Amino acid sequence: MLKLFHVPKTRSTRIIWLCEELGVPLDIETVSFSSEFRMSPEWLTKNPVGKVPVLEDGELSMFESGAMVQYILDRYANGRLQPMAGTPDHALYMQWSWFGEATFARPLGEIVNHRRNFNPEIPEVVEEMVNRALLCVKAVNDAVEGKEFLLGEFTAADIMVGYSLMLCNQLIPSHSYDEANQYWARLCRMNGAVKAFGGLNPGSLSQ
Ligand SMILES: N[C@@H](CCC(=O)N[C@@H](CS)C(=O)NCC(=O)O)C(=O)O
Repeated sequence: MLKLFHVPKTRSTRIIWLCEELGVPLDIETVSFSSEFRMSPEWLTKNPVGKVPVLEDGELSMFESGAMVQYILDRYANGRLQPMAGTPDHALYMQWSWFGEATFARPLGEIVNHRRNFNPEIPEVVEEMVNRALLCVKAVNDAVEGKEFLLGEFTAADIMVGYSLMLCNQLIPSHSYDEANQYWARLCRMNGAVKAFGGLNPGSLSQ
């Protein structure tokens, strides 16, 4: 069985959400998010940069959430939740999946890291990251106009971007992108999101 090392509200929620939508059994072990734990020699053998999550499947051990999502799809989903490889839809599916982690989650993660390391925070640094994140919200907002999900039908790209929207919602409490708000509300009603986020803030991005 797949085994996930999980910390609530982190990227491990992507794996819980995906497995719930697919009906793939998942053994979840909640671990500490303390830097002592993450930098311990034992944890560094699982995640060499001291982050979460980690996924194991037998002998296989992985430490990038987007790669875990793709592995689970390719191995256990029988074609569900991703378009057929090599098609234009699959290209867009990959684009939004990578966007969710490489472009959208990045400024959000920098805000978290900055606030953890600088007290008081440097407002100009946070403002720059907030602006970068809001550009990403606008990109999502424009992409879902007239559509239920990023590709029209629900795919794992919505899970990749959905985690970043959740984090954005926690960090940047007010903005007014209606389409993104409605998309977020749709995502929050999904069984997998409820399981992954534990009913966390299922409302809109503007609170
Ligand atoms: N690209 C990695 C990012 C992993 C990551 O940044 N995880 C966060 C929690 S969601 C973390 O462990 N942060 C601790 C730190 O960076 O110090 C992935 O998608 O798995």
